[in-house]
Amino acid sequence: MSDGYMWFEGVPFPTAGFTPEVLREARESFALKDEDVLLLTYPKSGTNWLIEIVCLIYSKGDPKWIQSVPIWDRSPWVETEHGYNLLKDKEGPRLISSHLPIQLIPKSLFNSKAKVIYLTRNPRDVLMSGYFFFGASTFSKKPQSMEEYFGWFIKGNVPYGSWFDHTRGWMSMRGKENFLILSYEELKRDTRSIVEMISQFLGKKLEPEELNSVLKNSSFQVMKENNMSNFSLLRGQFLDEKNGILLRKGKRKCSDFKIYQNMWRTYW
Ligand code: PPS
Repeated sequence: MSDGYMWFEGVPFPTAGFTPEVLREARESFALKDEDVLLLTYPKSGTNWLIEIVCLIYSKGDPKWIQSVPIWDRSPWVETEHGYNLLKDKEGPRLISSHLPIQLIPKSLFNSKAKVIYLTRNPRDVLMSGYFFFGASTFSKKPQSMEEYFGWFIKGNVPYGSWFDHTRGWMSMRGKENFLILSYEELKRDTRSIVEMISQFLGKKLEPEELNSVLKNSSFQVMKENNMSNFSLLRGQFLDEKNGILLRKGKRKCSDFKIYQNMWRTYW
């Protein structure tokens, strides 16, 4: 269907990098191993921040890995053609990222002890972040206005479908031993404690100076400068040269809030 999305089982996906064949094979045949770690989010919820933190925990705060390998190769996306091909032949414990809703995730997850971190973010900031990001992309439907994007978002007519369904679906795993559910807001509010919680969950003990290095190298400012993590490598082909920015604000701007309030009034 060419309405700006590639549809798979009722869920809209970006038009570049995704195929029904890979999505089907990932769900039916991809084998998660007990030693894998799966990082799950709805788009624009702080996924790349979480990936950066986990990579730094694995390297004990040493930034060499995050400064030399693109973020999508360190923790590949199981649902993309590129990521799936990297992951399926990879030996040993793997870091795996995904935005998939629960009904499309590899079925093997439900019989494995792979550790899963689900990071949520409040829908207002997800909406705002998605409006600017997808509007500056070449692989997704472009909204003409915030009002229009808001209407799509409410209906789930945005990449990966409804925020509400995604969140409800994955929150049903709450309480499972191998699931850690976190929010972008708490990560932002008390980064140190949450990073400690993540490293404990992953069974990776950090010395105080290693923890300090994880915090420093995954901070907004340092990540914004890291070309392996800030999506600058995608500019030109997949993202607009000027406005295709992953690390836009990392917080709500007053002017964003006003746009949102006006839109809310217009819509209802
Ligand atoms: S994507 O494209 O769906 O994978 O985007 P995702 O990484 O999930 O989310 C992008 C938002 O995360 C913010 N971000 C950060 N916030 C705080 N600290 C760090 N280090 C960080 N890295 C990314 C990023 O700024 C996006 O939010 P907005 O509100 O657009 O700025």
